[in-house]
This record gives sequence, structure tokens and C-alpha cells, in this order.
Amino acid sequence: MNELLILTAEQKQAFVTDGYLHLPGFYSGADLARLRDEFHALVTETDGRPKNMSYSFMESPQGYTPDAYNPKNVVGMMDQTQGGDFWFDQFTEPRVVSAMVDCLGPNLDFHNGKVRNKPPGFESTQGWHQDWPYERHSKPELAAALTYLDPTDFEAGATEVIAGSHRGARPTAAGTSVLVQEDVDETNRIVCQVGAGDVVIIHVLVVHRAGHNYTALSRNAIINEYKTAEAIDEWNNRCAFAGLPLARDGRLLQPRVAASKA
Ligand SMILES: O=C(O)CCC(=O)C(=O)O
Repeated sequence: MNELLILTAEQKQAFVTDGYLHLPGFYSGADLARLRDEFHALVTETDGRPKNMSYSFMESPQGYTPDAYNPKNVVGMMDQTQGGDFWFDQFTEPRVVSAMVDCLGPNLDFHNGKVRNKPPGFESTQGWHQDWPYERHSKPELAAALTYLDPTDFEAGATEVIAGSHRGARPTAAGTSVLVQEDVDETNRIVCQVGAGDVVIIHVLVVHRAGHNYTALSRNAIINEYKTAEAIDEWNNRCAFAGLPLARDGRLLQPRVAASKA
């Protein structure tokens, strides 16, 4: 095995065995406070952004209202990576890139970035799926880093994964990109109970789903996806920074943009 950049051998083995890896407290203290402040600006200052940074908003279901942190009920975004220098540094963050190199391999590219929030009353309609049908490549060497801004437990829309389900692509239900829900063996179902600042890395083939949020607080997350340089896009990825080289031979390539202004 190549030398690991940041993960322990146990963490790497957990990713290989389970297809996901929970990294508690990845952001903490002042870094987490800054991340939450920048995220609040992202979901409140929605005008005047680059055109291809797209927002989607959710109508509050009966009995729910938006909270003060996400008052416009932003439920999703694409290409938050174009939100300015902070957001460039966020997806190129050396510890995240290092963890991805350890999980996927020494030659790493960016794939895409998005925001997936679960405002109060959010109901997930997607169900169990693999990300693979949504983002085909020549080989399934991709993984997503989900960064949670808030504590997120089962009744608050936690991500659920089926541990060890990443061994191959599975057939999808006719006319959809999701699995036949009744066929999913939930024996190894794990509810990712996360704290604010936790990161969960999930392999592109791991079966997973988003939960429903029955609480009064929006649960917010950034999802950045990465791939090996050897995995060639067959999906026609037009997302911002798609294919940006992040590491070669285990050496990180991108500068800290915001820090260089100091
Ligand atoms: O938001 C989540 O908890 C999971 C997101 C998800 O399933 C996806 O983006 O494919």
C-alpha cells in the first residue's frame, strides 16, 4: 500500500471495506465558525452571483417555517465552488484532498460541487441510489465528501448508507437512476449520525439515501466530489472546475487562494 497522507490505516481499511468513512470533527473551533458564516452568506446573499451558480428553493410544507440560518429555504445549489476565494479553498482544502488521495489514489481531480440542504419539513423523494448512474466515468473511481454544517441525526434528515454495498453497479428501476427500493437489502444500513463539522466520504457505488427532516431547523451540507485522473468523464460534466487537477503522484497542487491575500 502507498504511504497514506492523512488517514490512518484503519480509516483507509474502513473505506475499502464499507465504502464510506465518517471523519468526526473535521472542522472545529474557528474554522467551523468561519465555514458556517460563509455558508450563511452563500444562502442569504443569493443575488449577483455568477450565472452558473444555481440555487433551488423549497416551499415550506404546512406546519414548518424557514429558520434564521437558512431564511430563504435554499434546498440545493450547484457550483458553490464559484462563490469566491473562500469556496475555492474549501473544495481544494489540503486535508480533504489528502483524504481523497488516500481513498482513491495519488492522481486526483475535482469532479463537482453542490449544496444539499434539508430545510424544516424536507422530505427526501429520491430513495436508495448509487451516484454512479448520475456521473458515469470510464471506471468508478469517484467519491463524495459530505461536509455537515449542523448536527444531523435520523429525524433531522441524516444520510443513510448500506455498508459494503459498493462492490459493483446495480440495476436501476425502469426509467430512473435509483434502485428498485424493495430489492435493497437493508441489513447493513447505517444512519450517519453526524455533528457540525463532520465529513463523511462516500464511494460512488455505495448505496445511500438522504433522510427527511422533521425538525424546525435546516440541516445543511456541502457535497464536493472527486475522481482519479484515470477515470474519464462519460457524463459530459460541465460543472465548475470539473477535471481540475488537485494531486499528482500524491503531491498536492493547488495553492491557498484566500490565505495568499493575507
Ligand atoms: O443529502 C444527503 O444526505 C445525501 C445526498 C445524496 O444522496 C446525493 O447527493 O446523492
